Amino acid sequence: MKRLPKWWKKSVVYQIYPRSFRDTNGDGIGDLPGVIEKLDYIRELGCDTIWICPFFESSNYDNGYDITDYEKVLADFGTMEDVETLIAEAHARGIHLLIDMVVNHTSCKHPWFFESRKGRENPMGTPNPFREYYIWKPGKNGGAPNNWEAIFGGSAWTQCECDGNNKSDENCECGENNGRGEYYLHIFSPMQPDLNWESSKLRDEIFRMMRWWLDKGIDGFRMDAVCYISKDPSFPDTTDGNIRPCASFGPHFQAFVRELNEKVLSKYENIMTVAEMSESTPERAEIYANEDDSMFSMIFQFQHLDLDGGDSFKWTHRRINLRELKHLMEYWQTNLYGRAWNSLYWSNHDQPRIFSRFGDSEGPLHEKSAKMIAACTHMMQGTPYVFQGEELGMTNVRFESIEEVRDIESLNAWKKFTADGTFSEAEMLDLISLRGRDNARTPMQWDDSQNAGFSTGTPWIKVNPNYTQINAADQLARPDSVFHFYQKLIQLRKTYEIITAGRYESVDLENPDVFAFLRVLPDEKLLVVCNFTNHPASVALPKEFLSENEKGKEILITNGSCTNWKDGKLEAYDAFVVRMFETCGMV
Ligand code: TEU
Ligand code: CA
Repeated sequence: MKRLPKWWKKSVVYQIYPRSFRDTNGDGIGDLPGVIEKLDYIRELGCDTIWICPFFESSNYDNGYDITDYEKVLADFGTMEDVETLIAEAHARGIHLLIDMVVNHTSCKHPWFFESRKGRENPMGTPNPFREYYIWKPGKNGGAPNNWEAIFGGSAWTQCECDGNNKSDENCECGENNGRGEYYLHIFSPMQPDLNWESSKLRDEIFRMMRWWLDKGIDGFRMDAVCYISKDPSFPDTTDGNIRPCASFGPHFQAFVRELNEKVLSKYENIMTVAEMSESTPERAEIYANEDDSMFSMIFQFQHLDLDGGDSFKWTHRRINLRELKHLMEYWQTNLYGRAWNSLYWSNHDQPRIFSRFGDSEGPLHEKSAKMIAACTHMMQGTPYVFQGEELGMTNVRFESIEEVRDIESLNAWKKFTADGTFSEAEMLDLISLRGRDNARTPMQWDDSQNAGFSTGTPWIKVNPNYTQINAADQLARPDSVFHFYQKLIQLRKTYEIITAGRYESVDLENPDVFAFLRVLPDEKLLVVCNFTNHPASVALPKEFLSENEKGKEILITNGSCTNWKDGKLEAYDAFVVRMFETCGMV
């Protein structure tokens, strides 16, 4: 089917983590009625697409990323009727709705897995039809089939067969090693067994289920961890046990995505997809986010987020080096131009808050620095994503003890690194407060009432105590707030074609303090200048912006006074965007 024009190239997406967004029934857990209640808020911000994290029935070891039934709604969140109301109410406001498809794995409590782990054959000696839904391998040398380490810690293989008839099976918890039979693969936790995409029966089940959702009227998918659906079929040992390179982008990945596109996505003329792909490069983006609609609309790459990674993966105090970041962004912006489409993001439910990663989150210039980072991101080419609370400048939280931590990844890392002596308990708590995923998952800060207006009950995770200063009610009432700055950035994208279509060109690339770039169309240019430091800095601006020629120049947005922008002298965290255009002519 011929697709309609790509509306999502002009969209700004708002990401909702429903558990932490708005609780309407006082059980401490955000819910779908809470999302519906806040649609007008999202509309006011100007976002026209929502990506909502999983709300399906789940065993909740990984907050919804371990699904037990793709076609049911977890009672904590509401009902299928609530989903239908959400779709209708979003559409009534001109907002598209993307749902989060977790199809690399299910929960170990999914009925498919219960059946699959009963062995290769039924007691009658006939083949078990569900065996091939997951990836089972015999052990090697008295241990796991290979040395792959799960992303959430430990071996990526767990040995567990239960036939359901055996007395000892009564105590057999799935997700736990019971020392019997073959091993199953789980890239994430043992409670998240990987689906076997090599099985056409499994693929057909998934495709049918995805069409079922599209037929309900949703506008597309965020494809969770989809780069892992095809693995190296020889399951080789890796040098350091790192699973990511061997378990991602396997030999059948392209074929699986093409089939998904043919059998599902291409049947709907107006949808968008964003595929989460760690291990992505611009070369891969050119294939999987290409312009011909044969794959996905766009991808999430991770290279910019990996810039402050270290030996112990994300558990480090390392900071992003601005010059490295600029080179990387230039590489992505120029390589994808005209060939593929970028997503633009710093924040999501897996990342620490961006304004604690850069900027002055603890200091007096917090709001100014938040606006600077927002301007830098939103003026690039691609589709920007705003993660709930980002538009308020929400920050990381300080975890005072491990009891306050909820995330499976952080809890496992705590166990591992404090046991093997890599970090002391105090160091690890610092690192979790700096890098842990729960930073993104503290409740949305609506106002300065109890629990930040998130819930009248006891929230499932601690509220960031800074909600008395950082909250939506205050920001909505204050024209100079971070919220209104985001609102203006989004408005600019809707107004000026150049923000969507202009070519990217670096400015003063080796400048260690200032991130500056141009966006270029034949008769128009945009100059974006951002001081990433807490001190004054200067930048070498392009000549054409300095000369008093007949071209018009207007400042589209700034977070400072910006009176002498032509001097190239910037105050701490200054950001401004100048548009230059033909005054007499076509523009
Ligand atoms: O994340 C996939 C992923 O690659 C993660 O390893 C990510 O890099 C990590 O969370 C960073 O710390 C997706 C979801 O976004 C995440 O919430 C899930 O836990 C994961 O898949 C498993 O479904
Ligand atoms: Ca609730």
